[in-house]
Amino acid sequence: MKNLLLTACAAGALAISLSGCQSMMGGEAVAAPAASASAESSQFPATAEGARAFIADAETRLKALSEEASRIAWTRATNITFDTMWLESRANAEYTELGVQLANEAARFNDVQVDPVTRRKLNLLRQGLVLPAPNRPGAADELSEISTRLDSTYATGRFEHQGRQITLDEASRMLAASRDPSETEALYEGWRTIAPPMRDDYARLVELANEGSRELGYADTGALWRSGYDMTADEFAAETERLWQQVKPFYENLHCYVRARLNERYGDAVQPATGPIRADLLGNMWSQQWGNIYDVVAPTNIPASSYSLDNLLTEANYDAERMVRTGEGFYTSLGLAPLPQTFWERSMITRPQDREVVCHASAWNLDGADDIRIKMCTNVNAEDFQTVHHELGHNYYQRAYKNQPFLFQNGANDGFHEAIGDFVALSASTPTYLNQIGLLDQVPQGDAEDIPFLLKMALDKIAFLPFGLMVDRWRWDVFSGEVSPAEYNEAWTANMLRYQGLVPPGPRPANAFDPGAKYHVPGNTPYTRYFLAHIYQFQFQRAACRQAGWTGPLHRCSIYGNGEVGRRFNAMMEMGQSRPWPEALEAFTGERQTDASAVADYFAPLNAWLTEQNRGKNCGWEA
Ligand code: X8Z
Ligand code: ZN
Repeated sequence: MKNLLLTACAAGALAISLSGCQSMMGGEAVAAPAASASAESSQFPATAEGARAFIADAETRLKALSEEASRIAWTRATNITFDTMWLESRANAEYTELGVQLANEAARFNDVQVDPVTRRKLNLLRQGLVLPAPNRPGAADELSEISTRLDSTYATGRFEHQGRQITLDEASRMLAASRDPSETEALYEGWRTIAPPMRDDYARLVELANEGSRELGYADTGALWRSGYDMTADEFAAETERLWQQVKPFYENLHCYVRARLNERYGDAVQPATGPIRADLLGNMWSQQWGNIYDVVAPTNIPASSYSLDNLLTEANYDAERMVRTGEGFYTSLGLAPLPQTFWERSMITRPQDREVVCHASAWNLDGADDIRIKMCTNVNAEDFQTVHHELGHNYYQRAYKNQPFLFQNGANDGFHEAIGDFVALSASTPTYLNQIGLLDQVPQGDAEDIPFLLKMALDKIAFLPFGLMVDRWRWDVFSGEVSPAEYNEAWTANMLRYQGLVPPGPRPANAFDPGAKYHVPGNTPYTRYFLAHIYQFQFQRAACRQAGWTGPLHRCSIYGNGEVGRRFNAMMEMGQSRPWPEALEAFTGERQTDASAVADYFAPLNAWLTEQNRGKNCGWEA
C-alpha cells in the first residue's frame, strides 16, 4: 500500500497508517509536517485533558482527509492518467503534511500523564506514516510526486516479447505455464526492463523519507517500520530472525527436493544438481510462490494428485465474479454478514481494456464504514482463488473494526491484516470444501491426497518464507545506508542467494534495478507483514480447528460453516488495533507469542516425506 493515501494492498482505513495492501486511506503516508505545528499546538495545553482534546481533533481531521484522499487514490489506481496522478500526489502530500504535523505535536505530550487509550493513540500517531516527509516547504510534495510516479510506472510497465508489448499479467501467465527455459528467461529478464528508470527516484525517496523519519525521532525509515509491533525496533528485528531460524529447515528441505526434480527435468546445463536454483524455473515472476510448477515436481513414487484446482475452475466455467461470490460464501458460512451491494457495484475485479490501472490486488475501505471494495485483475485459476480469499479477508477485517476510533481502525499489526484471508483460504483449499461447493466430485479417501496436497501448499507457503523476509532485509539496509544506490541491485541479488538459494537466469545488466520490478518496492508497502502472515495463518488455523473439535491432521481441517469459530474470529477482528497485538492473538488462539510450530504441525507429514526423498543428497546451496 501506499501510504496514506493510498494504497497498498489493503487499504483500509484511513488510518494514518495505512498500510500496505490495504489502503485506505493512505497508505503511504507521506507525511510532511506543517510549518504551523507550533502555532497550532498552543490550542491544546500539555495536560491530560489537552491530550485527549488533541487526539479527538486529530481523529476528526484525519478521518475527513483520509476519506477524500482514499477516493482520489481509488480513482488514480483504477484510471491512471496525468490528471489522476496529479490529484493523487497532491492529496497524498496534504495527508502526509497533516500526519507529520500531528506526529510532531503528539510529542508535546510525551511527559504528560495520560490514560492508556490516549497514550496508545499518541504512539500510533507517531508511528503511523509509512513515508514521513521532512518538515520543510515542498518536501511533502516532492516525496508524494515521486511515490505516485513510481507506483504508476510499475503499473503501466510493458515490454516486448515475441514482437508484442505485453503486461505483467500476461507475462506472469506465460511464465507460469512455460516449461521452456529460454522463454522463461526472456520473460524474467523482460519484465525487469521496466525498472531501471525507477532507480534514481527510489534513491531520492529514501533520502526524503529518512530525513522525515529522523525528525520524528527514528534512526531511519527502516527503524520506523520496525517500530509498529508493540516492541522496540531491535526486538522486532530479532523476532523475525528467531522465526526464520524456526522455519528455515523446512525451506531447505523443499529447496533440495525441488532442485533435484528441476535437474531431472532440465538437465545439468540448465539446472545443476547442486548450488542455487535458477529463479525463472519456478513458475512465478519473483520465485515467491512455486505452486505453478507442481506438475514438474509432483511425486513419481506415489499416485498422482486426483485433481487440479486450475482445471476444476475452468471446467466449471468459473468467471471472476463467481470466484468472488464463492469467496464471500465462505465468510458468510462463518456467520459474517454478506458484502454490501456497493461492493459489487464499485469493485474492479477484472482488468479494464480501455485504460491503465494498478492491477496488483488490493482491498479498500473508502469511508471507514461500509464502502469496502476490492481491486484485482482476476484470472480464473488456483492462484487467484487464493488471492480472492486474501483480499476479502482485508475487507472483512476492515468492516469488523469500523466502530473503533479512527486511530484503532487497523490490524492488530500489519501481519494480522495479511493473515486473515490466507487463514480462511487454508480451509477453502481443502478437497472437502471443494467438494462441498460442487467443484470436486469426490473427496480422495484416506491419506491418498495428503502428500500431493501438502506439496502444493508448501510450494506456495514454505517457498514464500525467505522471500517474505528478504525484501525488507534489503530495504532495512537501504534505509540505514548500509546499501548505497550503486549497490542496490547486487545487494538484492545477494539476498536472493542468501535467503532463497536462487540465482537469476543470467548476468544482470549494469543498470538493473530488480527490486523495482516487485510491486511493493515502487508501491512502498512494507513486506515483513507477509512473512509474519505466513506464520500467523497457521496459528489461527491450529486454534480454529481445536475450537472446532477437530482431531485429524491439521491440513485436512476445514472450518467452513462453523459459526462458533466465526464468532471468536470476528471478536478478534473487531478489536482492530485498540490493544497490543499479543492480546488480539490471545483472544482467538489463547497464545501470546508468534509461533512457527503451527507451520511444523501442518506440514509434518510432508516434511518427513521430503526428508526421505532427500536422503543421500547434499542439501543447501552454499559453495
Ligand atoms: O501483495 C499481496 C496481496 C495484496 S496485500 C495480493 N501479497 C504479497 C505479494 O503478492 O507479493 C499476497 C502474498 C504476498
Ligand atoms: Zn494483502
